Amino acid sequence: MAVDLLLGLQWGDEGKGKIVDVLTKNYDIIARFQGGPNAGHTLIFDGNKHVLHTIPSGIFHKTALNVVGNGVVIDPVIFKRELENLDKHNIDYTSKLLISRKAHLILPTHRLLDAASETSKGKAKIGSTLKGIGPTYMDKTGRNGMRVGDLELDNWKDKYRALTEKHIKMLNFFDVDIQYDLDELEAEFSEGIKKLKTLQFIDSEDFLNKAIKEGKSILAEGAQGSLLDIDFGTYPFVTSSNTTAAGACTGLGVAPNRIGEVFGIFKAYTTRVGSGPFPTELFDEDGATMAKVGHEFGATTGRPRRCGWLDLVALKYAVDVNGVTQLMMMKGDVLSGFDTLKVCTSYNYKGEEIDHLPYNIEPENVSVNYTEFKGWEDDLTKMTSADELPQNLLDYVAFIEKETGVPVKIVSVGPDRKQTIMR
Ligand code: 2SA
Ligand code: MG
Repeated sequence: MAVDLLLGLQWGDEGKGKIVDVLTKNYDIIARFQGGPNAGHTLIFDGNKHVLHTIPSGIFHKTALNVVGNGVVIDPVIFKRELENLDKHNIDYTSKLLISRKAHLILPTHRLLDAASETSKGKAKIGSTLKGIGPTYMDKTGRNGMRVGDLELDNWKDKYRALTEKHIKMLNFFDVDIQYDLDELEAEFSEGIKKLKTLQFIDSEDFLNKAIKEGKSILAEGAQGSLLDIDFGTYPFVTSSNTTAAGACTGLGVAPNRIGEVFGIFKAYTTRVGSGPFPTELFDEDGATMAKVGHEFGATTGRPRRCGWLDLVALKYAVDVNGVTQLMMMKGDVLSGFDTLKVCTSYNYKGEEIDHLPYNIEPENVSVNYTEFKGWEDDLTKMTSADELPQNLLDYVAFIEKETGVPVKIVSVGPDRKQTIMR
């Protein structure tokens, strides 16, 4: 049995949470492999909206097991809040949520370091979610981090203390004023740890490989998007993990030859939250319409998302880097009512027209060329089958399929679980 992957192909917020939730019925195990509470995965069903940050999006189903893999970074404080939200909805997670011992912990001082780093950069800031993601992965690769498995050791508090003291010294190096009350932060951290310790800690790579051998089906759930990948994204305006397909192998301990389908999710247009280049960004009414109709606000920070046309140059790049086998197009419903739709099909770069993503896509280096499409008036949100979809939308989809060489298997026509058309 293979591990299927579900990944975002743009700058995050493509709708991964919704699709994982839709697909969970086909899988025994849902596993998160990177990122942490910087993610905001929104699920809507039965009239309720749920936002998950660290917990896999399969948690609302009765039988699926949900694994937080070794590649994830966990903030016990935010994790506790997520669990309490599940408690409110009477979701029993105790037997279906398993945490890798090798996942790293976000300490309160990691969050402070994130804030200090961002403040010290001024205008050049990354626009991070301020959740401590960068500093935690830095401690991981710097071989200083604390892992979930450490909490099972008698002396974990010594380790915590030593790392926190080091962080306080590092904070003093930044020439910025970050206000904090460490006692207060540590009190909530300690409550978070208590709650975390009520869950099952596992050797997740062993667990998952045994599951594969037993014929169980696994869906790996990506967070953020391919253009935020630490290696292949728009560096330095990226997150600190590998968000692309390879990250699922290292973030779960499953080998490349165990990977089956790679589901690539993209919005029918493009959004980005945080700083960094965005070649098809719109500063006009069209962009404002996308933001308004698409409710484009960060699910974690509430920040407004920047909006623009679909960028096929970037999409094809993401399809290649991930080895996408099936595409899923989200939020086509948001484009209803536009007379003309534009899709970026090439860049002008150093006096040349190119159709690949170059080293640098800062606005001073890149301008875009568009192909235009006729829009559609129809409200898609009530549609339930592929033959109801307007011809102009089908032409738009056919063009994307031709350019990427990958079939579009799902067209999502609204945020609800039910508003999902399979092709
Ligand atoms: P970080 O916090 O170090 O990972 O930030 C680095 C960059 O990565 C971007 N990033 C995201 N982009 C889109 N969606 C994300 N999740 C939340 C959401 C974001 C929110 O679902 O809306 O609520 O603001 C996410 N997480 C990280 C981030 O904006 C930086 O550009
Ligand atoms: Mg999101």
